[in-house]
Amino acid sequence: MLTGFEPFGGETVNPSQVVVQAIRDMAFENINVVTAILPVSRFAATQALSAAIAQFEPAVVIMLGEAGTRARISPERVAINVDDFRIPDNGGHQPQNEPIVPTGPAAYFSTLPIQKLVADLTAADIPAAISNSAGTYLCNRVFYWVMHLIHSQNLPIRAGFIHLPYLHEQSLNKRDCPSLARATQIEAIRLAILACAE
Ligand code: PCA
Repeated sequence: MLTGFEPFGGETVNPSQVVVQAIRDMAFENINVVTAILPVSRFAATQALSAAIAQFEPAVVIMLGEAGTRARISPERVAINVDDFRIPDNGGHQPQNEPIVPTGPAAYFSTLPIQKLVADLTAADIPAAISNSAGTYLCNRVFYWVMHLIHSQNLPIRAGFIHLPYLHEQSLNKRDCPSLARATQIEAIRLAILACAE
């Protein structure tokens, strides 16, 4: 299962939505890919994810989101148990320093093969690097939420989060802002799916 987010923060596109929509229309051999686009809204996003996991019973969940400051495709290492939103989400929520799951542990590690993802992308000439913080906004929230769901219900699912840089079209009106081409981002996630299936 591959998920992305709708646009937020004044942007009209979200690279994760663009990539998910492109992957949705691709044929994979021996891999059944299902997709979902999540709202950038605190409770609606996690509700949509729980519903999609219950519906599709995926073996692997790869969540994608935009991280506008990144220059590289960034598999995240860890999700932390805190909502601390720098800007309000699209639903107007802006929690400060609140736990995502009050009874949950401080953090969960990704169970995707993040070193292999970086190696495979690098071998394909696509800039990639492990990130040690998914932030404290929606992306970290959905990442933590899914890892907690998997651990607390002992589900046979591997999951993790990959942050994507801006698309070129998003960086054109910003000064000295890194971005990656649409086709490069799509190819990166196609390779990530193949690596995870392996
Ligand atoms: N990026 C945000 C939330 C939605 C998205 O695409 C984040 O990094 O938290």
